[in-house]
Amino acid sequence: MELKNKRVLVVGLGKSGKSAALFLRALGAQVTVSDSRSAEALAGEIPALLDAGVMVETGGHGLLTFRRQDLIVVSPGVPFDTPELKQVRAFGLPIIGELELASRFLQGQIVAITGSNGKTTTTSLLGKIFADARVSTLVGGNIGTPVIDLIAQSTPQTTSVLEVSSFQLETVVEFRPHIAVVLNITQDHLDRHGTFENYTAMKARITAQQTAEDFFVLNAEDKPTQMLAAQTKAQVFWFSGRRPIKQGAFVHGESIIFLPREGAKPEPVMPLAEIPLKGAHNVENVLAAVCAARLGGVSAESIRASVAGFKAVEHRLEFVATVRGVAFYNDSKATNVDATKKALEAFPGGVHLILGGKDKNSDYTELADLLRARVKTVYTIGSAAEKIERHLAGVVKIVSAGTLDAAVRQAAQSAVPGDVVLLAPACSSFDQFTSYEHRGRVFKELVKGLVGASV
Ligand code: UMA
Repeated sequence: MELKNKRVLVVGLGKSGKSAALFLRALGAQVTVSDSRSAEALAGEIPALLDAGVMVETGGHGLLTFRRQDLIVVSPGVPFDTPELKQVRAFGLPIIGELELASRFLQGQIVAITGSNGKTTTTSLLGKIFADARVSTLVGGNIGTPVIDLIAQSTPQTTSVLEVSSFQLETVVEFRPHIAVVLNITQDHLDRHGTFENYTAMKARITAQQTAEDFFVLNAEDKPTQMLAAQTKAQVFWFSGRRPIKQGAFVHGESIIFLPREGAKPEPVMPLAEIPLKGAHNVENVLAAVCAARLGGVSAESIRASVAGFKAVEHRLEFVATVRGVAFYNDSKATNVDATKKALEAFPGGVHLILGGKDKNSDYTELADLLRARVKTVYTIGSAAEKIERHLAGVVKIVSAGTLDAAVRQAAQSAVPGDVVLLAPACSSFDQFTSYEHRGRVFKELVKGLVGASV
């Protein structure tokens, strides 16, 4: 891809946009960045860009800025159908995302993981498995490091393990992972993609450019994921936490087994008891990682040792502390209803659940059965609180806490030894926090504050 002297507009000046702009500039492109935030809000970012010779537009996107370009690179958080992007699409200007741009320059093989839930855990685990097996490994994508930042370190021998979101897949064109994994597809991001069908179609793009030399690893127990098998040219491998499957990874008895092809000798990989993560959903994440790692040539023994030594990722059902007999768990990354269900399934009962934040057009009535069975009280926070209270009226005791601070204090007061206080909010964080990480860190600080306090 020749970019020297090309006029390129980067839309959005977050992590992806900043990396994309500096990378494009280093390749000799004439780069402009446009962001809807004010110059004051972006003050920390602008000097480095100006020093590198990047032009910066702040406080909104000018229609003219979008016209005078050869290429547009959009950040994942920028909706695909803003008026400006609609306009340039009508003119036929190429629009790609940071993932697409990066993958055209990244050397080596790509292993890409998507799904509504479990992406980050599976990506981190796979990264560890490859790295422990002495494969030259890079980890990035939606997990937090823009893929562009991996390019300089990549070689033809590198395996890049990438977490990819539906937002990133929306703007891929030639992106072709050698191994693609879809963990599950459940309701999420309907505020952005409109319908579940559109959201699923975005996820399906992970395999669109794969060929018969590539592998497509799918969850055999998740209907929308299963359906994707019909849309690929790659070799399909499955994983299942419930039953033996023809080709892939599954649970049999108390162990994980890998079957390299139909009729082959089953390879025992590891006992379930050695998985250090809580919850049935994490068994699925491990199965997906086992399958992808075996397809990537890592031995069963090496995988077993890596999985056994893996530590839970921050903000994903992360144990924080036990305070006066009450266990506190931080699952701030549970940003949709399905993730909250999975978190609840990890605890038999006695749960005080903190729910709320920014709503994503979600249906919280789906939580009702699990709430009745396992939850003592729900504490609502954030702008989604009123909707959640409406959806769950009569299902469970609800306390309108308003803020995370109040929710933690009130939950700590009502909980008795043996109970669990769980932050698994089923919403994004952007109404009261800058990110789910920020929300999770605040929760952990609040829990630490309880240790010395009399509640
Ligand atoms: N902006 C505009 N115009 C708009 C909308 C936004 O200019 O119409 C600007 C904002 O003012 C802001 C910038 O765009 O300055 C933000 O861009 P961004 O939201 O794409 O954020 P990045 O910092 O580039 O982070 C992105 C991913 N963010 C999103 O997809 C929302 C990060 O995933 C990812 O780690 C990072 O790229 C590196 O790849 C986060 C995320 O929330 C974790 N992902 C979603 C999720 O997991 O549910 C998909």
